[in-house]
This record gives sequence, structure tokens and C-alpha cells, in this order.
Amino acid sequence: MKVLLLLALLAVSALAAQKRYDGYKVIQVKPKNVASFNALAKLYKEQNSIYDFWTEPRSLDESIDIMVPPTHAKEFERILRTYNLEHRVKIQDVQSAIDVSRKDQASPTNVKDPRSRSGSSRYAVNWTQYYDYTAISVFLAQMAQAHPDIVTLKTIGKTHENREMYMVKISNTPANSNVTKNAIIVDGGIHGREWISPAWTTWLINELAENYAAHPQYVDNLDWYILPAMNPDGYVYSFADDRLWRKNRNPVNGPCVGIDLNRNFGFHWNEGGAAGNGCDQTYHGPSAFSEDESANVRDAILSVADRTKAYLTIHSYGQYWLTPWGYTADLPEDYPLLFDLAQKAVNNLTAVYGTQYTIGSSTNVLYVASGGSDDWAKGGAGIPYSYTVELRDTGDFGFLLPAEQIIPNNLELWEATKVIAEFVMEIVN
Ligand code: 0X9
Ligand code: ZN
Repeated sequence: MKVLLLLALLAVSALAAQKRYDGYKVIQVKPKNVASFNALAKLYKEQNSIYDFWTEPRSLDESIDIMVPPTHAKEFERILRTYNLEHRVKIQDVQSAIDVSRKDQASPTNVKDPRSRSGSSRYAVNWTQYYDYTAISVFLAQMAQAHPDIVTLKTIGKTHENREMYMVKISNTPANSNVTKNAIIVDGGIHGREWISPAWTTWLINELAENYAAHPQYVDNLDWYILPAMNPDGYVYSFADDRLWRKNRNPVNGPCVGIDLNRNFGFHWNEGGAAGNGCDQTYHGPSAFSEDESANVRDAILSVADRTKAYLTIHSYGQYWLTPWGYTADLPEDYPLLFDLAQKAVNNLTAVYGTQYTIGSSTNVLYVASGGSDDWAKGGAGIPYSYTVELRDTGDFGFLLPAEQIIPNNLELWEATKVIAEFVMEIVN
């Protein structure tokens, strides 16, 4: 009895320590003319540490989701009135939405017995909930142990807070053979709050390894390198302290913590769409690859880049299949090829449940944002087919995507991934 009470108290105090979002609203706004677009772009540029732009200003007529704190509700209403902005409240109270989504979060992993709470499941994660970084790490070790013939777990370095970062190699090419297969890199979790992303990368590992027999061609003809969570500190912080945390946890800039790792990669770094202010959500950091996490990912990718034909970096949300470049509106020379493959992948994705994705270069579909891992993968590491994929949804839940959507999301994304895999298999060097 005493133990139960203690556990309950611990759970309550853990919740109490978390950042709260009482009275915060997510409001969808549609700028209809240049003046209102500019006003929102200015707000984004100058006050994005106050207003959290869940989606960033794109262009006229494209709606934006902005999280407005209660302290600035009046000011925001004034802006809406001044510009006569069309708007809709998407989330009435962010804290209530977070509370509802708690059921989607598996209880913290008991390190001694990570399987204790998942009951029937053989492994530490089972995609009916979102799992913490410990469970993910245990799951990776379990996969390597269960499938030593095809799964190799490699540590690629440590995070700022000293957590291990992992890369999973899925391959049945014997180490001593001189066969060289084309490779695909898939990574996820660069932004802490985008939980659906590691929920996909772990599923993909399971699909390739555990379900190998259902489709052996994808492993027989390719090597896969999967980095399931590129920002472990941010992910852990999002679980334990602040559900909506995006950046890493390096306190490099005075009172404000964190660098946006997807502005820290070294290809046209700091050439637009990245903030110089450390308090901003898109702070690019003091220099390219200044962060342990981005430097580790860079080195891991470079170690296999020569054989790698496709790079998929998985984010949420918005349902976009994006090509480089993110630093300029110019298109890469081979854009028609990238677009064509993306189109085939998205067609197969949509065929599953009708989910629509928008395809295009990230600057043209979204906004300029330099220092992204996708741009560097193509421009720096020379991987031709580099894509950022923004998963479900289009903003009904945003980052708080209910866990019951994990499996449908993954099943449709698997169809798209198979298209990429089949294409990469056929590329002759
Ligand atoms: O802004 C980002 O980093 C990505 N969107 S998110 O809402 N998940 O943060 C898009 C990145 C697209 N790629 C580049 N701009 N290079
Ligand atoms: Zn993201």
C-alpha cells in the first residue's frame, strides 16, 4: 500500500514539474493579402519565442497554425482584427489536449524490466502508444539480439546530455564479401515533439527485420541505415518536462536553451529562415555542426554516403513530401527526377487510406529554412534522392497526433518507402 502511494506521489510530482499550457490556443490563420502576410511574417520573425508557430508562414492563402499564450491573447486578437484575418481556433486549450493525449504515452520505462508494462508484446515497444527513449533503446538492442544475421546496432556518439545515439544497420551482406549494395538512410526525431517520427523509424526496423520473410527483396538487395532518434535529449525533455519541446538541450545561449538541429547542418548554413537569437525555436547555433547530435549524424552519414542513393528524414506535421532545396527557391538540377519518384511514392501512400500529401521543394512548398539535414545530405554528402517527409496530420492534432494513428500512418508510409526502395535497388552505379 505504502509503495503504491509513493508511486502515485512520484507520478503526480513528475506531472507537476512539467511545463503547462493552460489557456494556450492553437489558432489557424489565413493571410489573404500582402499586408496581413507581412504582419504575420513579422510576428514570426520577431516574436517566435512567444508565439509558437506550429507551422510557419508560407504564402498568401496558405493557413498557418499559431499557438497563442493567454498573456498575448488580447494582442493577437488585435492583430486578427486589424488585418481582418480569417481564422479558426483549432485547439481551444492546449493543456487539455496534452492531458487527453497522456493516454497515448506509455508509462516510463522500467529499465530493469522494460517489457513489464507492455504485457503481451515481445518487445519494449509495440506502436499502440508512444514510447520514451529508454524503451526505444531497449527495443533496438532487442532487435539486434533477435536478428543478429541482419540487424547491427551501432553507437554513433553521445548527445550533449551524454545519451547514446544509435544507428541501426539492416543488411544481410556478409562483412567479408565484396558485393556492394545500394543503401538507403532513414532518420527521425530531429525535433523532440514530433513523436510520430521515432514511432515510424522503430516500426520500419521491425518491418524489415522481424517481417523479413514477407518481403526479403528489400533486405536482400539493399542496405538500410536507420537513425531512429536524432535528438534524444529533446525527445526525453518533451516526454518529461515540456511536451512541445523542439530543439536540442544545449544551453549555449544565455537563459535560453537549445539549438534547432535542423538549422545546424553545414550546407549553406545560416543563409535564411534560421534564427540568430538563441531563444527562438529555429536558432541555428553558433556555427555549422556546432552540436554533438548534428556532428554525430554527419559522421554516421558520411561513413556510408558513397553507396547511399536515398535519404529520408522524417518529421511532422503537415503531410508534405519535400525535396531540396530549403535554403533557396532555386531547384536542384535533377528536381524532375526527385519529383517524379516522390510522386510515385505518394501515389502509393494515398492509395492506402486516401491521405493526401503535397509534393515540392521545401522552400517553394513551405518556406526558406537553411541548415536542414536534407539539403546537407544532398549538397554535402552527395546523396541524390534526399527528402524531408512531414507525416500526419494537417493540424487537427498537430504534434499531439493520437497514438491510434501510429499504425495507419506507418502502413501508408511503408507503401511509399517500398517505392523508394524498389527504385534505389535498380540504380546501377
Ligand atoms: O522547418 C523544419 O525544420 C521542417 N518542418 S518542421 O515543422 N517539422 O519543423 C521542414 C524542413 C524542410 N527542409 C529544409 N528547410 N531544409
Ligand atoms: Zn520537424
